[in-house]
Amino acid sequence: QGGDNPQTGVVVKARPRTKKPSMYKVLMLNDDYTPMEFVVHVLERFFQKSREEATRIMLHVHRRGVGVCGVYTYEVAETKVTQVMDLARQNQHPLQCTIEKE
Ligand code: NFA
Repeated sequence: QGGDNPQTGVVVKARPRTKKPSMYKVLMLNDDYTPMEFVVHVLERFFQKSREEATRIMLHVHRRGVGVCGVYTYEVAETKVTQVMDLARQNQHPLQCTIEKE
C-alpha cells in the first residue's frame, strides 16, 4: 500500500498493480439444421439478450456464418459454451460455439 516503513521512517510509494483480465469472445457458428427459434432462445437464456437483439445476432450468424454472442472472462465464456452445447445436444441440434481471445 505504500506509506511509512516503521524501522526507517522511509516513505515508499507502491504503484497499484492490478491487471485487467483477458477477455474472450463467445462465437456462434451457423449450421443448416438448428432451428432459428432455438438459437434465439439460447441467446435469450444464456446471454441475457432481448428477443430483438437475440434475433439480430441469430440472423447475423445465419447470413455470415459466425457471430459474437458476448465477451466475458475465460471461465464465464467457457461456462456459456458448455451450457449452449449441452442444451443443443439434449435437443439433438448440431449448434456449435467456440471461444476466441479478444
Ligand atoms: N441456419 C439455421 C437455419 O436455417 C439457423 C441458424 C442460425 C443455425 C444461427 C445456427 C446459428 N435453420
